[in-house]
Amino acid sequence: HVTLHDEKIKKDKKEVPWFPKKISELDKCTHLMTQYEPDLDSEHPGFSDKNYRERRKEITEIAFNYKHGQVIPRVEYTKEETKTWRVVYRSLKETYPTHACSQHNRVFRLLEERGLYSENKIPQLEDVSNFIKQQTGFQLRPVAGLLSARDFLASLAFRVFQCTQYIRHSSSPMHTPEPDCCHELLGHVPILADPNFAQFSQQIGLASLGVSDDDITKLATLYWFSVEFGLCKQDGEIKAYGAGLLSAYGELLYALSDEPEQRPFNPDTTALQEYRDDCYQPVYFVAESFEDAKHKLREYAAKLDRPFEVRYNPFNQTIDVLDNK
Ligand code: NLE
Ligand code: FE2
Repeated sequence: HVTLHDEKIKKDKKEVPWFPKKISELDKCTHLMTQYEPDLDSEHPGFSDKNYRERRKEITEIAFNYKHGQVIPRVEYTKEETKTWRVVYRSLKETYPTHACSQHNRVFRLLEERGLYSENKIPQLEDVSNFIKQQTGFQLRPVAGLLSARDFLASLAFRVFQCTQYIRHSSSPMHTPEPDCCHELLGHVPILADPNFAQFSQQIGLASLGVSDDDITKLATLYWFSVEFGLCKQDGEIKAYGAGLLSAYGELLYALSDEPEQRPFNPDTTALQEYRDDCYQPVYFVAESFEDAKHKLREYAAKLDRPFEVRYNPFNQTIDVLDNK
């Protein structure tokens, strides 16, 4: 027999948006946002560069054809693309020792020692994916551009990070509004190899499965002000751990200067902050530590309205849905 309570769960469940339950279902989490495509956005530095747009199409084909479990095809980058990488790499590398958090610096050094990173060659996603898999179990999959927040966050629940493979336009090496391989490789990858941070990222992902559009917006905002633009305290100083900062020379200097406002990272308030994705952030949020941010995020996630709980099963890479609320 069905109690009223059960009926309520049944009804609530019907309204739960679809989410992937096994890692191979990430093949369905590929919905793109189009606001920054060079074909559509006249402000994009590549808008009037036909060659650049052609090249982007060539590279994003890889992502469109990709299926979970495949080896990520290699891209043979051109001289010009490698030159852009070199410009970005050199300026950032010089800034990391003073501006990046210790976790980022540790792994960045390791990547150079292993011969995976250098200013002369754009690293291949497949090689880098194998590297972080050994460290934290995170892996990369190629993506064609900016994903919908729901799809992007869902992949984090499986410790999968969706990565673009094309590079920014050579005319704007220091800042781009959209993700590109400089952003992924220099901003995200090193810190995904840190165990605490990897867990923090997966937690946001797990919290996002099946929640309302409203809560997705809040989680995407939290993601934005932590994983993308987060600052953290370290030995009495403030350092950057957000990938959007660690891949953009100008904003990295700006975020740690006296100019912008800095506030403590607190999910209840941070989740409501409006954000810009077309220019520098007006405010940055400072975490006490990754441990502390993780703890606060866990408390926040527990308050989200979901008629079930989820748990990740790392043995078969599936999501267990538990009905015990
Ligand atoms: N503004 C960043 C950069 O120039 O690398 C990219 C941010 C992507 C969310
Ligand atoms: Fe990013």
